[in-house]
Amino acid sequence: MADKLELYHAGLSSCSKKSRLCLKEKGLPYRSHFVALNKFEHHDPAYLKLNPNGLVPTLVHNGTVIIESGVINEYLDEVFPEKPLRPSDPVARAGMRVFCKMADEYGLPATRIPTWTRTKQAQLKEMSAAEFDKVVAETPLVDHRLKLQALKGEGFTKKEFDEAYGKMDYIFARCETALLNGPWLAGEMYTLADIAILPYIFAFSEVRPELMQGHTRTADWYARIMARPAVKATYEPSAETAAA
Ligand SMILES: N[C@@H](CCC(=O)N[C@@H](CS)C(=O)NCC(=O)O)C(=O)O
Repeated sequence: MADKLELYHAGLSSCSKKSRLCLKEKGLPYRSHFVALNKFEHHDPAYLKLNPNGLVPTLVHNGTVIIESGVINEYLDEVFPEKPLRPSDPVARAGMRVFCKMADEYGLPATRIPTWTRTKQAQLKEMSAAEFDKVVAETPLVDHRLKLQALKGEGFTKKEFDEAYGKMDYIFARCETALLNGPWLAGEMYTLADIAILPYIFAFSEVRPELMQGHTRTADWYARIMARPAVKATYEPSAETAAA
């Protein structure tokens, strides 16, 4: 039986791009199910059965559900070993995982503060109290509920922005140091580390373009990664990037 891969994702979401980057790099075709975040389709009961966190992306492989973009990417590389994206050397693989963890723990929260302010605040402000309460009640993750409430009120605090900006500075600095031993973040090989970090470097440099100017090795890495066919196919305007 041919493998059937389905991806539930949203066009502009960094985590969705992470999994699309992996699928495309490995040349794995997949069927898209777009989840419109601005219509809160990620809170639909049917979607929550697949992804109890109410987040994108979600992968369904021959009927088996896998969630978490980083877990999805490791799963894909394990199940489809052609065109490997993880070093076989355990030390290099550990180095790769450190960057993947940094992407999840630092990259995503740092992106969320400016991105949610830009994409969600006006919409939440326009909602009636009843509409807003429904959205909050349907949001599975408590930290997301608190962030929605902050946006409906005063917006994120200076402290939250300072923390996000500090995380951006830190990730750029770590990339700059790692790339002394490049050409890629985990060394010789293009890996899931590069794929995990790229959507955040992309998002940070949209908010703070000066970061790229101040980090020349990261800027060089960014130019090289953006020239890869799978990366171009992920970032160039398409039906996927246009999907909400
Ligand atoms: N750790 C999760 C995080 C997923 C996540 O936060 N996805 C975002 C998009 S990047 C989302 O679904 N946000 C819901 C929203 O914006 O309401 C993963 O890596 O898959």
